[in-house]
Amino acid sequence: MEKLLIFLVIAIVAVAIVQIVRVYELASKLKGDKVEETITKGENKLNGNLFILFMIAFFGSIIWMMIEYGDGGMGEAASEHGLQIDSLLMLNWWIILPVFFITNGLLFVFVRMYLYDANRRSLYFAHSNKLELIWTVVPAMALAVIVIFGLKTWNEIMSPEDEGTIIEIYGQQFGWTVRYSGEDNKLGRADYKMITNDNPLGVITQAHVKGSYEYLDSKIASIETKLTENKIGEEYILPDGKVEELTDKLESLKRQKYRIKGGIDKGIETSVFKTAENDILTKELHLIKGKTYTFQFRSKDIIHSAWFPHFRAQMNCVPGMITNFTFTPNKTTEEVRADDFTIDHYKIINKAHNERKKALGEQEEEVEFDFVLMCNKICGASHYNMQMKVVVETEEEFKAWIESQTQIDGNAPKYWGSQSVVEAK
Ligand SMILES: [Cu+2]
Repeated sequence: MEKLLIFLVIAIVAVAIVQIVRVYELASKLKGDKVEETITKGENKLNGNLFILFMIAFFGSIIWMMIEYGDGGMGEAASEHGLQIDSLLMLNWWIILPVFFITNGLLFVFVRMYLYDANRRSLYFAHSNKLELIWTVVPAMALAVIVIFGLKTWNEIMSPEDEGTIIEIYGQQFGWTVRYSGEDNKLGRADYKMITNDNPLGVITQAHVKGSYEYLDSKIASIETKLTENKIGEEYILPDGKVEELTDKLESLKRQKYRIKGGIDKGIETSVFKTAENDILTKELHLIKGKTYTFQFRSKDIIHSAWFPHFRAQMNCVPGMITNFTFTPNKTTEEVRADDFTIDHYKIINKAHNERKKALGEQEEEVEFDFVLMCNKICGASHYNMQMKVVVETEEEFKAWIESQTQIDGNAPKYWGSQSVVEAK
């Protein structure tokens, strides 16, 4: 209601202004004034000077923003390829910024220099080959540098010689699950049809196939019971719509079971089951500094985007396909925490954080830096909170952590040491 009133007041004021202007115009017409007045030299000069003033404020604010926010609040890239991405970006800035300042500077300065002069004759200048050549060749060379350097960086990132350790990142509304490929460095096959509460990623193992059957059978049985319980003779005592909904659901569950069975009869070799048995599902991503990782991304529902801001890596997670990205972290979480940039940055964060805590009457706390994986595709109501902690640590720390996890087959994993996938795909 309040908003509607504010809107009405604004609308009425706007209408009133338009009407006043119209009255003024009509009145001056009646009085015989000229509606379009001639603009004096002084007024032109004032406008020219205002342009220069605007230019100074405009350039000043851009320079201030570059100094204040230019680092993006994230510090130096924490991966090998991230450093390359950053230098590629900086090269672009070094090319763009001088062009920006020169062209915009000329725009404003020329407005002031060439104020309207009734006595000046314009210059007729139709064509110059030299000028055409310059403004074609110079931008072409600048673009060639950007494109060649960009392609080189892209190829190095997307086609690495060694893929390292394979890890799956699985996105769904609204969270991430990590699947380590285990000692064999091979992710077991997965299928959305196999997804149950106990098998959130739909990984195909013998136990999970059995589990899926049981899960589907129990759901089928419960619907069948519901239908028979509500049947008297040949008639259902449920509303027609409800009966239709239940029979549709029943058919779809039976089809799902049939399709899983079809897949198994076609012969999923036992080796596939084996590669899945030693996979490890976790809710935190731990990485070893200096080791190369290839992430394979999948999504359960809609498109998400796995974004590792500190490693300068991002890749879409698309339902029905696997995408991938390779990077090598080059700093541990502890190293970044000890960095001067991070210490200063977290002082500011903690100050704001605790002011808010205090205002709410809550216990104050110190927040520490952590690498993070976030969703960078607006994917629904809780998109803002779709994140996961990422820890970069030493090999010993990782060994201790991974050995405290559980494999899909229920056994405790044994740390596998260095891994690599160099063979051609
Ligand atoms: Cu998302």
